[in-house]
Amino acid sequence: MYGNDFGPGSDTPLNATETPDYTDALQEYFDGLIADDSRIEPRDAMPDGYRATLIRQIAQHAHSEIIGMQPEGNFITRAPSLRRKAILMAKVQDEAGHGLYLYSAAETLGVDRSELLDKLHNGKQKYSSIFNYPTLTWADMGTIGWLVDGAAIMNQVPLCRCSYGPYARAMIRVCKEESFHQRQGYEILWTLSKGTVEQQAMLQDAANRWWWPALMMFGPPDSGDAATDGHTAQNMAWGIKRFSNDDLRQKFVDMTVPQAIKLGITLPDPDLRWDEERGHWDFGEIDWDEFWRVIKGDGPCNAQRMALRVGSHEDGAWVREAAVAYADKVAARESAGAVA
Ligand code: BYC
Repeated sequence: MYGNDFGPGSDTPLNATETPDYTDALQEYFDGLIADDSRIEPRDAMPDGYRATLIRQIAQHAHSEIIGMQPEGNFITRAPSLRRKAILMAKVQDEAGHGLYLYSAAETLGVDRSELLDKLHNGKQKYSSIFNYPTLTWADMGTIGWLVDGAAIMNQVPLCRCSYGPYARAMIRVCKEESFHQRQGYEILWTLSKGTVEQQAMLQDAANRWWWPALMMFGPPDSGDAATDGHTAQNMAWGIKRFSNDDLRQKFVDMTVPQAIKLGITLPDPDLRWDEERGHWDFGEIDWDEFWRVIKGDGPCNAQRMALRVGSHEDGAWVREAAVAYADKVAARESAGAVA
């Protein structure tokens, strides 16, 4: 370990532009923090690959939050009551807030958020597959809360213990809010389940459409072979991922099936059955061709989502310019000693 020469409490910043040559000693310091299950902070030395995978994942997560505002934003004007409308607006605003925490967390790794947004807009960075599916009825608002936020919580609670401090801390607040989102979704569905035959049918239809895409949110299946396992093996060794994709997916299925039973609906999987021996719900094959098609840009709503995102960004250019001009003006006045 390196005492106070760098790392937490040090005066020597070690960020993307200032990191000296990455030596064995720095690697040893980093490995020590990971082995102790301590948090890596922005000024700590870190391997380039660790920094790069965090930027990739946090940016993808931030992009998912802001693109994820679209499918539900679509229903703010169509919510069935003032109360439902106020709750939905608050939820969609929360997603914008999550995007902001996450872009800020990514910036601590030495990237600029405008660079990340450019990469989203030109297709070099991804966002979650789930937001490329359409929202057709009010029941979709409940189902997104129940299944999409439910899957997000399952994936994000372990990220509160992620080895990178700023990401882990952002996740704590995000998870508290996601938990409210999940409850509000389930409550919408609970109300529909007690409603008319048409409302019950609307609930069943939404569950049928969102079930498989929600299972895909956890990412491709584990291959069990580090060489072909995407980012999983390395990210688990770095303490970024705490569970594999398939483990989280199974936990999600186990949590969700009893909730579906309570709602009085079926899930669209003939292979779904309780396995006494495993103590888990077995489920059928996921259509991974569909998953890869969707993340490569060929889902039902990819083009629509990106067009709205890029258009909104362009429409907001004057706000960003005004904010920067104001900040520059304040800085100039401060340096001239004009501000008390
Ligand atoms: N969609 O090796 P893998 C929300 C990509 S928003 C698209 O397992 P990793 C909400 C993956 O990026 C919450 N791409 O990767 C908002 C990689 O490709 P690249 C969103 C996916 O990173 C509004 C390749 O497949 N949550 O809750 O170890 C309203 C191989 O995958 C997906 C997060 O972002 C996918 N579903 O694990 C309501 C959580 N899955 O990058 C709700 C943070 C995989 O090499 N992210 N890919 O080209 C993570 O935990 C991880 O990044 C993942 C994937 C588990 C998603």
